[in-house]
Formats: sequence, C-alpha cells, structure tokens
Amino acid sequence: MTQNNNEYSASSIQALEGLEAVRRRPGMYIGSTDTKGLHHLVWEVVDNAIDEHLAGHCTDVYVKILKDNSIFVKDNGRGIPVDIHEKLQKSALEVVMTVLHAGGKFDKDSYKVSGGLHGVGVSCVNALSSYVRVEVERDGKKYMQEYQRGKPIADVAQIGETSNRGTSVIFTPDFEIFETLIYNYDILAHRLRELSYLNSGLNIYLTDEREEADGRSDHFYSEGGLLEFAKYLDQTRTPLCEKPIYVKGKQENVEVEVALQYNTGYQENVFSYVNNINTREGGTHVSGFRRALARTFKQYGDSNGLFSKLKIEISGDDFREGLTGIVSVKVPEPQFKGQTKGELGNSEVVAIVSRIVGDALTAYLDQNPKEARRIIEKVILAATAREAARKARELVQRKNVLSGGGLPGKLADCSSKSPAESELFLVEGDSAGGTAKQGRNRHFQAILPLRGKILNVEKALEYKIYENEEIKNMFTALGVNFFEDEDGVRRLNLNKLRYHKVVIMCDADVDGSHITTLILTFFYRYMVELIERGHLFIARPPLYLVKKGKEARYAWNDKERKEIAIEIGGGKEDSVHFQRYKGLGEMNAEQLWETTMDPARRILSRVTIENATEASYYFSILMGDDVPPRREFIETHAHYAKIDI
Ligand code: 0RA
Repeated sequence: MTQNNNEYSASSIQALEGLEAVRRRPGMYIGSTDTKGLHHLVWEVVDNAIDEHLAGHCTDVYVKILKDNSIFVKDNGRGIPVDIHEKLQKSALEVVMTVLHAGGKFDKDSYKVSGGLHGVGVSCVNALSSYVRVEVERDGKKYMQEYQRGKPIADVAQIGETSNRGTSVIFTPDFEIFETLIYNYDILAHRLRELSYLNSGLNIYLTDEREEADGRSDHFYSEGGLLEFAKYLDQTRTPLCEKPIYVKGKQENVEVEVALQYNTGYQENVFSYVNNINTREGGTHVSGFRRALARTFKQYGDSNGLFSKLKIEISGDDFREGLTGIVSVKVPEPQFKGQTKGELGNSEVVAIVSRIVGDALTAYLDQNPKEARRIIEKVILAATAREAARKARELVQRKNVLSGGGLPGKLADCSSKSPAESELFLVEGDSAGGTAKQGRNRHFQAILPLRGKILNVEKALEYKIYENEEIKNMFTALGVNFFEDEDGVRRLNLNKLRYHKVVIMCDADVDGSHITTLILTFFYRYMVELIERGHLFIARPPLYLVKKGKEARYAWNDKERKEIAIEIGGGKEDSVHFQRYKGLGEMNAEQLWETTMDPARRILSRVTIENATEASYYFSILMGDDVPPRREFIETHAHYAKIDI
C-alpha cells in the first residue's frame, strides 16, 4: 500500500469512530437525549442554513414536521459541496455528513457565526438519526445520498437536473437514542420566530404535517430585525416613546446590534444573543450595554440638571426599570462560561459594546430631547420606588425578627428540624391544601396552601410584593431574607432556608399551569438563588386513573393510559374505565400521597433557570402592564423622597 492509501484508510476509520462516539455519548454533543436534545437536531440543520444567509446566499428556509415526526429542512443556500474531497477521496457531501466537525466550511476565511455553543454540525444529526436523506441542488444538478444511523447506504448519486440551488435534509431521530420522539410545534415556532428577528430579511416557513396538527403553519419574516423584535416583546405594554432606539455598529470584527425601548412597567427584560444563541446568563456584551446605558443617561441627566431635586443616589438598576432590550453580537471566536455555558466571556466585548451603544445613545438623546426627558423622569421614579421598596423590605424583615421567627398560621409545618430532609409543598387552594395535610408524611413534609391566583410580579411594583399575604407567607415559611451586596444589589440569604425541597403542587389543568407559571415567575424575579441551587421543584400529579374491577393504576400521559388499559384490560381497551383528574381536589388524601407526594412513587421535576426564564419570557409577552397608580403610591409611601417633576 502506498503512503497515501494508508492515510486514507486511517482517516476514514477515524471518521467512523467519530460518529460512533456521538452515538455512545450523545449528551456530550447535543446536551441531552430528552425533548431538548431532540429539538437540538433541528437547530443544527437550521444553523447551517442561517450561515448561508449570513454569507449572503440564502433567503428562504422551510421547516416541516412530517407525519411520522421526521423533520424536513430545506434552504436555498449554495448547497453542500459535492466535489471529491482530495484527502478523503469521497464526495464532500459525504464528508460533511459523516465526519465529525466537518460540518463547517472548508475554507478558513468564512468564519461560522451562527451556532457556536454546540455547533457540532450536521454529521451529529446524521449520527443520531435512524434515517437521513440529503438532497443538494448545485451547478444545475441534483444530488442525493441516504444514511442509516450515520452510515451511507450508497455513494452520492446524481438524480436529476435543476435550475435551483440549495440543500434539503430529511431526518428521523433514532428511537434507540432519544427518550421522546415527539416534536413540539411551539418550541420550534418560538425559536424560529426569534431567529427571524435576529436575521432580518430571511424567510422562515414552519409547517406541521402531522394528523392532529390540522395543517398548522407559520411564516416568520422580519425586515426591521431587532427593532421589530422590541416591538413584538412589548406588544402588550405601553411604550414610553414612539419608536424603539436602534443601534448597529461594528468594531474589531465584533458586530453589535441593539434595540431598546422603555415601557410604563417595572421589569427589566433584556434578552441577549451571541451568534444567534441566547445567552441566558448574559456576559460581557450585556455588561457593556448596561454600562453604556447608565453612563449615557447619567451624563445627560446631570448636564441638563434633571437630577438636581433628587435626594437619593441613582443606581444602575434605575436605568433598567421598564426596559425592554435586545443585545445581539456576532463574535468570531466566542468563549462561553458559567454554569450552563450561557454567558459570554470575551473581555474585549465589554468596551466595544459600551462604546458603540454609548455613542448611539448620546446622539439619540441630543436629537430627541422630549423622549430623553421622559426616560429620565422614569429613571427618577424608579430610584424613588427602589428606596420605598427597600424600606418595605426592611419592615417585613424586622417584623420577622421581632415575632421570633413566628411562622404563618396557614403553614402546616413538618416535625423535622433538618432542612436537608424537609420539603415544603406550595399547594394551590385551601381545599387541596387540606387534602395534602391529611395525605403527607408529617415528619418531613410541610404544607403551605396558597389562595387563588398569586400576585403577578411581572406587573407589580416591588413594595406590593411585601404587602401580599401569600408572598409574605412564602418568605416567612422558607426562612429566607434579603441582603444587599457590595454593589447595592438585592440578594437572597439562603443560610436559614428551612426546606431544601420546595415543591409547587398545582392542578393538572390550564388554571393550574397558569398558577405554576405565576409562582415560577415570582421565584425567578425574587428568589432566583433558590432555583440556581436546585431547591425548586414542580410536582406532577397523574392525569388519569385507569380502572378495571378492583385493579386501579395511574397514568401520567395518554401513552401510559393506553399501555395500562391494554395491560389490565387483557388486550381489550374498552373494558377499562378512565377517570381524568382535572384537579388535585378530585383525589383523596391517600391517592394524593400515593401519586404525587410519596418520594418513592411521585414524579418531581426540578426547575432550572431555563424553565424559569422561559416562564418569565412568556409572561413578559402575554401579560400587559396595567397603567399603575404610581404617582399615588409615591405620594402616600415615599414621604422621605420628595421629588418634583
Ligand atoms: C459546507 C460548505 C459550504 C456549505 C455547506 C457546507 C452547507 C451545509 C448545509 C447544511 C444545510 N444547508 C447547508 N448549506 C450549506 C460552502 C459552500 C460553498 O463554498 O460553495
């Protein structure tokens, strides 16, 4: 054998091993094999199409969920090259599909901006699919190759002629790999909408061809990009100024695009992206943005004498109350850090974003004095309200101390004094609370019933939070309090946390999930540390009781219900009786214990920061701000902060 041949066979063996490695440890490549990993396959393919768009070659992307939960993705980019790869002596198409990390471009000049967090390439999708079919239209010809579990069924074949260009991929996720094979339309739609805002000028079509979907489809397209994204996010709120502020610039190969808008609400909603990936934990780009915001507005307010009547110090937070913002950067070599690798680490980005945003904001304020004044007035109100909230917080905490840590009357505490083994169930409604009290193991399980809908913290001023009975009860029951860190930022002290498991237990219906979302939002906004440490859980009550004669079993979804019906019905599904549980109230104490509270049998989901951000994101879109009686509040509560605007 010649040297060359040796090299060829060696590298091709390596290639095979490559995809085997993906199948052996899928989590390392796509994060997980649950529903998240399943959807990740779509993003890998779509990312490639977006790269083509960013390189100026692609205007349309079609995504279809096929009848059998296979996915079809088609783009009109350049098409995966099909010429013979010199070193590997096979079609580049086959190399891209079967060699790990070969998904990117071969020439080093075109840097891949989309993807990047995983960015593992289409070969991973191939490795984790039981079947893949790729078609490429390029240079007047149409090519095709098929694969089974990552291995080509045959060589790349020319199957016709064409006047189009582009790539289409059909893949069937492998049942040997994934825990679930069912795609969720809303997850795809949510992300594709986001991608259309982040990549203006790109048409993205989504279609669901599954039977039960009723031909559901969407077309996402944004001409104005982030500017329209800001409007979309604030569609249910009242903006302070007519148009969002839009910033775009480039420096040292870092592209910066920002849109921001103030509304009459109180929450900060800043979404950030690096190379189209959502950076949930922020990072250097967000720091640069915040810095520019505080510096520019402070300077403007100072030099126009707008802060002169204010008795309190303005803090960085005050510039972000009621702010909706999107910060999107494109960085050639992003470094991700943090717990979930969702934080940008590149230090040079702080100054770049800060400069570009600062310059644009300064120009905006100079050119729009009316808007500038309105924003500064809002900042002053925020500072005043922050001071009021601090006092309210102190009051709640002082009361806790004075009453000797007295626990809320509604709490049925557990007898154990060891937080590590203790659990607190937050239960929707007094009646379900009563059942839970009877059903629980009182040694380590405590019950706190929450009445009706708890306060929507997305809409409420902070001081309101401390006046809300249900929320006060949660604070005292949990034994946590706030302190201010050296930056004056509110933090949660978990040293005296009385339960290491906090379990939200709501009905398995629409109202129940609404309440779960409200509670999640509260924890996300005010006790995010509790989520970060993994203390927050959601209880999953069963959906069905399946009965035949004396035999009764529980089912948590329709698939289980069917399986149980077949099993206990002896093949005859009709002979069994179902009871659909709509609420916790339909279960007696024993049933509630068996299905939802007993550690040996229950299903608990641990809440992640991602779940909570998602909840808050939906809230920020779905829920509008009531125009609040803010002035009135300040007049009655903030005697110490006299302002005159
Ligand atoms: C390798 C190189 C080039 C494009 C692609 C791959 C590519 C991959 C996918 C996957 C889905 N759609 C895609 N579109 C393109 C560069 C092509 C060139 O330089 O002509």
